[in-house]
Amino acid sequence: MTTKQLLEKNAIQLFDKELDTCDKNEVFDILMLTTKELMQEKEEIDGDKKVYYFSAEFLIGKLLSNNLLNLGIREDVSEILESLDMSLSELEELEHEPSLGNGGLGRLAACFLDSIATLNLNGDGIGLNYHLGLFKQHFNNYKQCEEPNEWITPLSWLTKSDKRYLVEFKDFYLKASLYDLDVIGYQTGKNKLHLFDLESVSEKIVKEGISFDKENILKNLTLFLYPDDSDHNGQLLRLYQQYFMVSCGAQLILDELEERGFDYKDMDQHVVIQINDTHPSLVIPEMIRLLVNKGLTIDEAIELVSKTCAYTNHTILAEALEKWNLKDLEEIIPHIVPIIMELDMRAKEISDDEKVAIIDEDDRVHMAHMDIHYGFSINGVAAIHTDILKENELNHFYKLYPSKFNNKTNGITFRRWLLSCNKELTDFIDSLIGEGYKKDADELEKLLKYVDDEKVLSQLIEIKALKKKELCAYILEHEDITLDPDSVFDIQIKRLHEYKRQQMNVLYIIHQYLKIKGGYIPKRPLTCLFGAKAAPAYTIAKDIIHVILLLQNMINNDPKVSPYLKVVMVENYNVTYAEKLIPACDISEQISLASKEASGTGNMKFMLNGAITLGTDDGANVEIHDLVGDENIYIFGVDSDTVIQHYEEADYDPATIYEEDEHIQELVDFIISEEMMEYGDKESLTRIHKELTTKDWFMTLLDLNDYIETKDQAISDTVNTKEWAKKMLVNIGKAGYFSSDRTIGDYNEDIWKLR
Ligand code: 26Q
Repeated sequence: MTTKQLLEKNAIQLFDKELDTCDKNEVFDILMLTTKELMQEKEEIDGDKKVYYFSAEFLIGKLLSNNLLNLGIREDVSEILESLDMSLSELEELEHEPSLGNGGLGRLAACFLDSIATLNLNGDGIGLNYHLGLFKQHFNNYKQCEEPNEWITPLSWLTKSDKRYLVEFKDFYLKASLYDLDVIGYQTGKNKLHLFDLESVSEKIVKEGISFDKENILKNLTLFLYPDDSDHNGQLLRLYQQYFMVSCGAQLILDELEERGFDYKDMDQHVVIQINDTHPSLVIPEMIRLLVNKGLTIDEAIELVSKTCAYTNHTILAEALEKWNLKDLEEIIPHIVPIIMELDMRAKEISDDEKVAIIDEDDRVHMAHMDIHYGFSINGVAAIHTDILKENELNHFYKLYPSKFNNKTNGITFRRWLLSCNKELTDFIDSLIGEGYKKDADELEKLLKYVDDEKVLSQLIEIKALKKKELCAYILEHEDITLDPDSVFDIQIKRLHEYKRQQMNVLYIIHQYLKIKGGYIPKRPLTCLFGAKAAPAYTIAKDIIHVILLLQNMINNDPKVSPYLKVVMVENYNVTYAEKLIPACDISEQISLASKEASGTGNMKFMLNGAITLGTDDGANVEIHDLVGDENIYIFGVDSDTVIQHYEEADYDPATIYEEDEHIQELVDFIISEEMMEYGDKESLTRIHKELTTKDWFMTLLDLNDYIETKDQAISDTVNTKEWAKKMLVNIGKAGYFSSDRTIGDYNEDIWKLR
């Protein structure tokens, strides 16, 4: 049957109507059903060895358009919809975005699933089916408020499986159910994302905002991703979640091994478990326990698991490296404790250095340490990040196990981050170099021969202008703010965190505002866009949002300033929003303190869509810089060695900079000025002012002048459109390295070795 016939059949089946008499909502339902049916027909990818990607987050985004693209029928469907006077993008608006992730780590997991399937590798995701996922963000009184995010609808992509798993806790068992989601590769077969759940969980226990009874595990277990862990019960809930996820995942793996006809003792030949950060690390002792229950000796089980598990580190921030109190583990999963103690004892035989202990002197269990001792691979996510792990953060481990350490620079799926979100640019690239780059991203380099072709360069600018106009329309509709599409679009979208330094961007905005107030007329107007959620208990991060929203209100309503400067923080930034923002960006803000951003992946998405990076030599920016050269990127700030040295010597003092640099003092003091206090919260503004002038842990003031100067330069360089377009072209042409197909190829080559 043709796509059209299938749609017509489903119109009758669902609504007993002809397709061309159906309204938008009906056509959406019909299209969802048709897509699901076509996905069901796709062959499951198999193979002798299978990777299981364990992750607390899978930030998959809306799936309709992507699934149509990967099935190879997106164009067909678009044409059929046009004949019905509808468009795919308006139907997409009806889809709810799954709320199963928070940031980079979760989005990476989603890109990886897409690439694993596209490379025809046998690999599934393992995670949890959070009913309310990450909170929905609202702004009220210039502050972030959190609300439950009810994303699961009867029409979602989840299929309930009939598999059930029993998970043992201290005083009770929980019976897990399983929801599966098909992951279609680009013109290939399919894998699965397995999301475990508990049927007794109830959204009804959520009271005002996102507060709920943290002790009612039967009702709250799979409600939220990263439930607030600022109190003890919140921490215990996270532990319940983690163990529930890994126990179900480990049982599923063993069931599949048996179904596939393999002996448990050969697990390492047929299974590889990739542990995405430390949230799933309990899979190590749990798998050992299950294997012992199957009749293996503890020695055999430990050896087998050590040959099966591989760990990816995504951060060097100490506070994110998880540690669990032994007492809490005993309280919740006492049957796992003897295994962890055994693993700790054996590790202490290998080294008595306290720095590599699994259980430390305070009886805290270091999850990353367990991963490194009992995994066969540990990787960082960008070259500089892996180097820092080896030389600094995990140096003691590196000395112990040098061959376990390896780098896998992150990547992004070009299906979503180019083909799907920027059709105009995709079509233009097709017309210049053909479609080979869609399967072999390195072919984008063929674009470089057009670097002096004025027609090509002006078409690039035209496409950018179009995407900016589209974004303006979207922002007008969703934020009720009118933007100037001819202004420079400067965008910072990422989790709100002090190390990412949204506060530095804020200080630039204040600098620009004060200049304009003082009579300066910029050569080009500037629009500063932000998107970010702050963890609900992260006070300073919320203060930074407060400052941005106050500036937005003040600047956009100032008739003298707003023709030259506008600020927008979009509400509830998510994957869908990113897909609108990224194609419209001129300047991509990647301004973390050098050494702190493990990789970043937004930087890659922006580059691929022809935005120019303004950033520090941090994370994957370093590799972008190497690829595009000094001419095609704006780098500023102190380097990672200097930063690390400052930390070692504890000699950074923001107060000196603040006192000695009048301009910096003026910018920082503006935060507590009368203008800001008029609508602002005094406590919040005073707190952030104090933080910047006395602590400034992420050295904002140290890099501020260089940032202002470099940003001014970047903005003024946009005036020369031809030279700017050259930079755009080089960035797009060099982006091939950041395809997640390359990353996954590398994981497979060095770690997974699936045949
Ligand atoms: C830890 C303890 C308690 C509660 C929460 C957490 C927690 C939650 C989420 C710790 C870390 C995360 C998320 C980390 C993350 O997203 N890291 C990003 O991973 C990307 C993919 O590798 C990198 O590109 C980013 O640089 C990195 O910040």
